[in-house]
Amino acid sequence: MTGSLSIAARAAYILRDNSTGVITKAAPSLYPHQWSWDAAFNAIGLATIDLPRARLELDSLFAGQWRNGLLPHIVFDPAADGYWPGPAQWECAAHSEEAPAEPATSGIIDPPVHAIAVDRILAIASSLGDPEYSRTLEWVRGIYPRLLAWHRFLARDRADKQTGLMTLFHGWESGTDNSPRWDGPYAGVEVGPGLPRYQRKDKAHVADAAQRPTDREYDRYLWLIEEAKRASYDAGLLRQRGSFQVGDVLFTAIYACASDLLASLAVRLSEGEDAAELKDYAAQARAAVFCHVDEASGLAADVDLRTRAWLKTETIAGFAPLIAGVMPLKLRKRQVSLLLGERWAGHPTFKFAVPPSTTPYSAAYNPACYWRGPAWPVFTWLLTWALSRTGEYAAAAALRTASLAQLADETFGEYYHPVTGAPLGSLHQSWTAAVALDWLLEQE
Ligand code: 2M8
Repeated sequence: MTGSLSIAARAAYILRDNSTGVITKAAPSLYPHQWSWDAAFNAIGLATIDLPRARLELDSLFAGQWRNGLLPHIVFDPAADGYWPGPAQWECAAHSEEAPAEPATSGIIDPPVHAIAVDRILAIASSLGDPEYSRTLEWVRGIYPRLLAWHRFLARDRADKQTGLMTLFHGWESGTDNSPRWDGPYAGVEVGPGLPRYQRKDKAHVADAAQRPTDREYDRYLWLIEEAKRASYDAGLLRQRGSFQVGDVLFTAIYACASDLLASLAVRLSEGEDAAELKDYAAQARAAVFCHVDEASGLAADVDLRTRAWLKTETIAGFAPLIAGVMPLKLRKRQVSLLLGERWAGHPTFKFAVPPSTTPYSAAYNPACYWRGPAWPVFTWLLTWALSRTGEYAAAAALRTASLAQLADETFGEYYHPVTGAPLGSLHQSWTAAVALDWLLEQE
């Protein structure tokens, strides 16, 4: 088998192997449940090999949606064990009338990449023609109101009135859990005496526990769950009492481009009024991202909403403007050259020219630890997707080629050491396999 064919075959095999038939586990042992943004990326990969399965992935995820539109960051598989904190820690239905009794879910959210997945699935179906296209369009009609409810929930409950940025009450909601972007806000989180005793399970699933967040970080993660429970998972109450409240530029940028895509779907489904509302959400979110670009670094900065301080640590989230979509040409060119330059993908010590999660120029850079330095293929995919969308084809192709070269070892690591190129965290991570499949389709 040639290189690309072999990577594709192996990636498809991993997605099949990680599937319960209804959901795709984010990873075989470290993450044996369905994560929200993982499911969207997994659906994108599945669409290249099995459209019905791709549609089912999102249907299963949305089965966990709350009555108020909240799409939880985890939908738990009742048959799976080995992940902690599980349903017994979240107890969502006991604390909030908005949560479904079944399936059990978490009570926080993930970045809203779902409309990107629906758009990709529809594009692939359209390239195949009928009957797949008609079937998929019918499916889009069914899932569209749920997506709309999700985007309305975010606009209503999470858009910060002052900055326009989306508010997060837990670092996990950013998807970049222990990124140094959150070190400042976490330093202000006081773990209360009511924190239940607990035993972590994640460290047993990786080769070296140093690749995972620290126990001190986990105390804070758990404490924030306690806070959310005590506030009945209600955003209004968390705004009054939450000890972690940040405006996330990356989440906001994803919301902007996803709202644009959803607006286009609304037009296609003849839901004109919704389209105007969604375009408005997109425009407001995009403006908020552009307003938070730090002139000195050229990167977007998150905001600690409790102190109103800009958080200027140089992490990959700083490229949020590229993801937000339509942007001033000067800013786009500056961000593209920064991304490919030696502060990021082009750092001279790197084995593959892909961006790390934190630049080596930052004091917080740790190349072997989770979101503090390693390169994440799924994030590189998000950037290549965004770059292609804004016409930066050469930059997108360069990152895609480098990332595929990194994935040629066929371990499909969760993240990679930028200097040695070694896979880290979980192996056979579903979203890594999924984005490889999409890249290979693009390359054809
Ligand atoms: C990681 O997060 C979970 C908590 O949600 C964990 O460490 O237990 C993050 O990388 C997150 O972005 C991802 O969605 C999840 C599953 O892959 O794992």
